[in-house]
Amino acid sequence: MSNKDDIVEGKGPAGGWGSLKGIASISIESSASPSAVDTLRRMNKPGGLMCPSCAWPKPKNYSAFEFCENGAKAVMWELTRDRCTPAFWETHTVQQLRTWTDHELEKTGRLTHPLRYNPQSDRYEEVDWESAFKDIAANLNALDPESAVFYASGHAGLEASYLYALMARLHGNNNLPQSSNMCHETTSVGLSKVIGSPVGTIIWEDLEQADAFFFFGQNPGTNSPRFLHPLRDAKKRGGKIVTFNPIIEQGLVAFVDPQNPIDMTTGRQTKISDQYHQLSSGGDVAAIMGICKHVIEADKAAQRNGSKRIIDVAFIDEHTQGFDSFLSSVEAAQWNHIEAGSGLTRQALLDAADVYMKAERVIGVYGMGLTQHTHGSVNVGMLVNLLMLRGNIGRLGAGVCPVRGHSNVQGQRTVGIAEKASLIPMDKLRQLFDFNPPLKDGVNIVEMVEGLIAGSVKASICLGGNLLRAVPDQRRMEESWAQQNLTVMVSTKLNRSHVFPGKSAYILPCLGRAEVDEQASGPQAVSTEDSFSMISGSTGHRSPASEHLKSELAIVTGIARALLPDNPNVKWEEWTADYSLVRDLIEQTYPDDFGEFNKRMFEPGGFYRGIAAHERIWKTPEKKALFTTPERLTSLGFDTKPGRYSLLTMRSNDQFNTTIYGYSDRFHGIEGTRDVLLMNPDDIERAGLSVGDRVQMITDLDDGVDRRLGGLVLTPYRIPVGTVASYYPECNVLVPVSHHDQLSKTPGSKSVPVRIEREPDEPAI
Ligand SMILES: Nc1nc2c(c(=O)[nH]1)N[C@H]1C(S)=C(S)[C@@H](COP(=O)(O)OP(=O)(O)OC[C@H]3O[C@@H](n4cnc5c(=O)[nH]c(N)nc54)[C@H](O)[C@@H]3O)O[C@H]1N2
Ligand SMILES: Nc1nc2c(c(=O)[nH]1)N[C@H]1C(S)=C(S)[C@@H](COP(=O)(O)OP(=O)(O)OC[C@H]3O[C@@H](n4cnc5c(=O)[nH]c(N)nc54)[C@H](O)[C@@H]3O)O[C@H]1N2
Ligand SMILES: [Mo]
Repeated sequence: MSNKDDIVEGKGPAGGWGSLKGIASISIESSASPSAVDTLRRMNKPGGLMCPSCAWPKPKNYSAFEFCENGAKAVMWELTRDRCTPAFWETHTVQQLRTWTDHELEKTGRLTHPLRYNPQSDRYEEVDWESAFKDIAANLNALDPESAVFYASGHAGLEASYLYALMARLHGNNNLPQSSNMCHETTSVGLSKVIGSPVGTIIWEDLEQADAFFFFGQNPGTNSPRFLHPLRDAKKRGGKIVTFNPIIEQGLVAFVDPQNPIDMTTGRQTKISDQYHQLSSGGDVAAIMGICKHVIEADKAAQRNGSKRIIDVAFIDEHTQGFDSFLSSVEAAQWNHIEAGSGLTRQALLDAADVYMKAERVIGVYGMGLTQHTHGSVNVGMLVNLLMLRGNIGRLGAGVCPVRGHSNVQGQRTVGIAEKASLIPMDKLRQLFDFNPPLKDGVNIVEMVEGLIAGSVKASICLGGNLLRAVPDQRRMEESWAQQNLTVMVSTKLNRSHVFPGKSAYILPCLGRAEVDEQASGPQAVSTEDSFSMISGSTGHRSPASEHLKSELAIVTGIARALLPDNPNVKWEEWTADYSLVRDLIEQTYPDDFGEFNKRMFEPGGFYRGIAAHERIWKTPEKKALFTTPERLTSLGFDTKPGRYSLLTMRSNDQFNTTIYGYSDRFHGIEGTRDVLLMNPDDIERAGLSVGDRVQMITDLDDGVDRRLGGLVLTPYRIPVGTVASYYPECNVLVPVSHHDQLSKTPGSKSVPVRIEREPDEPAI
């Protein structure tokens, strides 16, 4: 049989019975209590729980069930009845747990007690909260403040996040890297550069009015399934969807609404993409250049014929800069280079351009497929170029839509979790809290990793997340991480970051978002900001997993109280007793964004913080939106050559980042394992390999570091020649820390240069 006959394929459609089965299986796997369904019913509705999973917005007019497979999995995983108590450590050492998978570690259940690492026994042991806070503070105070880093995964609410950033600054640094440094930092930096807003420009009404959606490297079926509902509605009103993605993602192919009984019983599917362009990894600059070239050619023809111009001249004249230079680059770009760079034909790009030109209102959607490349910012700039040609920014039904990851990843940045001093209203902080805030920039993730390897980072506090598993150069990081004087992880579940403890190490277990957060003034709500800059309050209704848990906010203020000298303007205890006081502080610090915060936080669909670029106000130094001219027709940071492949690290629908719910990736057709390498059958043949071979990948970079990952089963896949794919986070050992977007330093996790070798056969016994 030839390689081609074995091709593995995903099983669609998205939604449908598959998603219900996914929810049922997680319900069994997570051992969630049957009443977890009550929590799901309240999800994403005023007075209820805001989904702890992704950052997709909550509609104003919500339906009976306003959750997806993804959100249900996240909630059930949190509401498991399994517990990881101090007794667990009587039979397990840290060393042993290093051989456990991510799934096995989290499957131990919710953490129940604060824990301190004991290096003599190589185990974590129960500790009381006050001793933990005191010891953490003593460790931090013994170090230069600049050697401590305060990481945040984009999960904790605005209130805890604001205080966390304040604590770091009162301690004396801006070392506040965040998960978005590995994710949409390309957006924060790249979009700010060209449109003066660090976030997307669209809101819910735009989704309802768009005539066409152009998807570049975002996968709604797996990563933001509730997006499929407005896409289905768009298709019903005749809207068009054009997708650019090296992999066929089922959610972008077809959808059956699991909440529509007729669709479910008849199996009625909505076809999602009208055109699906399987471009090469890093091929977006070339592809978009090709579309722009067709648009410009059509515009010239229109001018010759005296018909209506295709480009929006009025918008370009009034609102933009740099058009002439961009135009020259479009005219200079040659089709053979465009075709080679994108892996797509001129005709395919004409088909896409036709949809673009016929649509009055277009939304450009993107995700990690654009951001995680060496020239990811160039990608973002190119997408904005394309949209601006026809004035598709800042008007109804049009705009740019980066789909964010964690539920509050965007909001944490809004309220001060940022390493760049210039992004923070320091004068406000000085005035409110009577101190001199640090004005030197702190470290982002790449700089933190470099600091860990160099030994200049000596203490890491992590508000959520699993940093040691999510970062590039993971193996090197593991060695350095454990050399630190102090590691503190605020977590709900055990993960790999816990099993590389620093000399002093703490695991501080926190409440999940679905749980009642009772403080001195009564039960508290928290708030989050979604991908459309809408702020919503979230209230937990479940009993906490353990009576020893504290809220994230109370843990932050517990550390802060012990760490920092008394200051009459800094009232950790009062703020912990009543989170509405923290929201008042947020409002005072950011009055333009958070007016009447406490009053508005439960408005249906949330309240809009307001984004300048949505109103065509460009907060760039030039006060204009900028056309950018790409220097190259690829976002890859290396030359392609035979035997070198571009590795795309991918997500399964059975994981949320480093949380691996299970081993059923039905959308990619991979069941029961994650140890696979997906490759084009022609590439397999050319490389002299065979389907089913056990192979290893070796990073093809000559910097003296050996990075390899073995035990992968070679799997023939419909993926462009020269591009291979395998799962994140397993592949993080292969991503060099130096391999990042040039502007924002977002790791280039979607295009890592690798070689592939067959593993030596196991010796016969
Ligand atoms: N179930 C689930 N949901 C999640 C997450 C999860 O892990 N699991 N993670 C959350 C987080 S933190 C985030 S940031 C988001 C991530 O959500 P997405 O932004 O959708 O991220 P990925 O799935 O990593 O990559 C998106 C797509 O980019 C494609 N791609 C890769 N390289 C290229 C390229 O060069 N060009 C183009 N055009 N496409 C390319 C991939 O094939 C993939 O389909 O999802 C959030 N939601
Ligand atoms: N190669 C490669 N690397 C990548 C990516 C990629 O596509 N490819 N994607 C990158 C992206 S987009 C991101 S965002 C990062 C993700 O990096 P992180 O945000 O650091 O990782 P997560 O896997 O989301 O964190 C999971 C852990 O969060 C904790 N947790 C869960 N819920 C809560 C809670 O309510 N409170 C607290 N305090 N803790 C909680 C649990 O202990 C769980 O083990 O990884 C990045 N790394
Ligand atoms: Mo992310």
